[in-house]
Amino acid sequence: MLKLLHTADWHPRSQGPIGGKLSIDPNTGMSWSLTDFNESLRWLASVIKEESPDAMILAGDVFDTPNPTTDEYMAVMNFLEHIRANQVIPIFAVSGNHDIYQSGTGAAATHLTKFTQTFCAQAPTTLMQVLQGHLIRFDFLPYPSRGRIMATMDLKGVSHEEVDALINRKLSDVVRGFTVGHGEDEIRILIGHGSVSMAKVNEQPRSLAHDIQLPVKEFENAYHYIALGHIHQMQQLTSNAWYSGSLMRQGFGEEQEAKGVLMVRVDQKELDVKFIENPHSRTYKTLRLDELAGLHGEFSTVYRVKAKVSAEELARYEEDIIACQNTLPYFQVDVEVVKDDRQRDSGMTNGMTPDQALDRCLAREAIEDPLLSEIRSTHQVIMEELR
Ligand SMILES: [Mn+2]
Repeated sequence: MLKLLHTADWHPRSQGPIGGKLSIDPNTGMSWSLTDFNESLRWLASVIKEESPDAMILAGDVFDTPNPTTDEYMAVMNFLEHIRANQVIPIFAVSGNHDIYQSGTGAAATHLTKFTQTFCAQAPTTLMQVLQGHLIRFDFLPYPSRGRIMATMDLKGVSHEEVDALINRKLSDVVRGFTVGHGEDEIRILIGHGSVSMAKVNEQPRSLAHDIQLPVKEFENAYHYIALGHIHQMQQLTSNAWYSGSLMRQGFGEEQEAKGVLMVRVDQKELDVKFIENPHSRTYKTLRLDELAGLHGEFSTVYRVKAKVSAEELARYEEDIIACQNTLPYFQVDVEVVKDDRQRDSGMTNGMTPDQALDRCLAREAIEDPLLSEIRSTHQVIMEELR
């Protein structure tokens, strides 16, 4: 069996705030998020030492930007140097949406390729390798940037929906192009960065909304393992397609998610995937207002209080909020104050028909024509549709 370590979405953010503020580690003088990243990479090196995988797959977003800070760049380069100096394993990477410039050139992730036996694909491509006596085919599918794909197409007079269909077809064609060359006696691995329509996401970032969808179901039988990056929640998608998830929690949206890497054993007949949890992924915790009183928070946990309340109710918790702000190193207040300006109409009951309820409401608000007729006719249309 071939043994592969699958990781993705490292996203080092040496200047990124945690819980809304930049916090400096007094021991290192660096930001906590950079400390977390360095510790996570040290942990990853120890996993490689213990598990001795035959190769490492890095499925995109090694960096958070195409031009990372020197600290972020050095953290990754030091890790690679350490791997080179100790147990040399090949590393196969693709660029993610955070790694690339729209122009497609010059991003820091391309520097990975400078290390021996390390390859980072910037465009769809294939590598054949012999590992442990097995012939392995790696097909690489970097993040399909909508802009870069559209630049290669003639889109005059083409509707938005048609553009989407064309782009998705183009992506399927790329993968079908890979499969044309597939041989019988290979172990076939697809490494991709992008969205898959069936994936679970806890707090959907806006950036995912316009993604092109990778056709993993369509090519399930063409591969022995499909290693994906982009969605930060570790998950299995088909019999053989997995997101490893991000190496660390990137915010409150990932609070409930376990973070780490996948250890994949694969040959032509079997696939076994095991999750190994990263103990250096910082803990995030969202609290309700009524959980703040007397809270003895963990120093290393990032807290937030999230609520939607009236100003009067918020005032009752003001002391608790101030106490948390003064005692916890990371405490974010995410409270939306709602104005309670709806007057309760006690004459409105569950026994009323929709028509009666509407009449009562229109009379109370003193709505007049032409708005009155417009509301009534819209109401009729809706009631027809509901019937
Ligand atoms: Mn991504």
